[in-house]
Amino acid sequence: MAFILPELKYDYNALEPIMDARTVEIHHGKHHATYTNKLNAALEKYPQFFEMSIEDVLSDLGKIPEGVRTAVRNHGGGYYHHNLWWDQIGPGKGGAPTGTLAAALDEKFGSLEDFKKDLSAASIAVFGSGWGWLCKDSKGELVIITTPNQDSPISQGFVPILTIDVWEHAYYLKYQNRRDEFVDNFWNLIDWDVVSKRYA
Ligand code: MN3
Repeated sequence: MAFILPELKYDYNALEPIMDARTVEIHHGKHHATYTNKLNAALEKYPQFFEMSIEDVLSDLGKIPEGVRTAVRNHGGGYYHHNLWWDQIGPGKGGAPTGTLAAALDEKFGSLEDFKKDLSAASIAVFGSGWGWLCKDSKGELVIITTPNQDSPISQGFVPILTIDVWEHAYYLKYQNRRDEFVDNFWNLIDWDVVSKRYA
């Protein structure tokens, strides 16, 4: 048993024009696939970790054997974060959340628009490669954080709710240096039903 690359719920070209087909194909079929393969290679000698969820593997990196800990942090993070990434977007999505998540965002950030502005700004400001996140902290409070590289919020005690991939591989073919435009457009793909389920 090993970790498996999840199939996309949509075709490579389904997210056009916001995400071009070539970017989705490379991002899923090469980048996400490579994280998956390298995570599995790192844990090959420690198959007990294949019995665990990726969340459990990443939640306490101290239990990972030292010789493969960095590989698991990097490739396990890359594997898990992209699972979240592809699952939370889709064609014809966007709009606004409803229910408890909508109320919680209003309460914490003032409005949905203020929340989107804050998470967009934090994500755009990541220096180099990394991710912007909406998470629940240990008290259940919504927080915006960023992480460098493939470091995972789950290793720091946060529960990921929504994420924005600002590695250049996520947008460079179509947007080049215009990370801000990519992030602004990203909101039109977000599947709030998936995000609401994570929050619940
Ligand atoms: Mn990526």
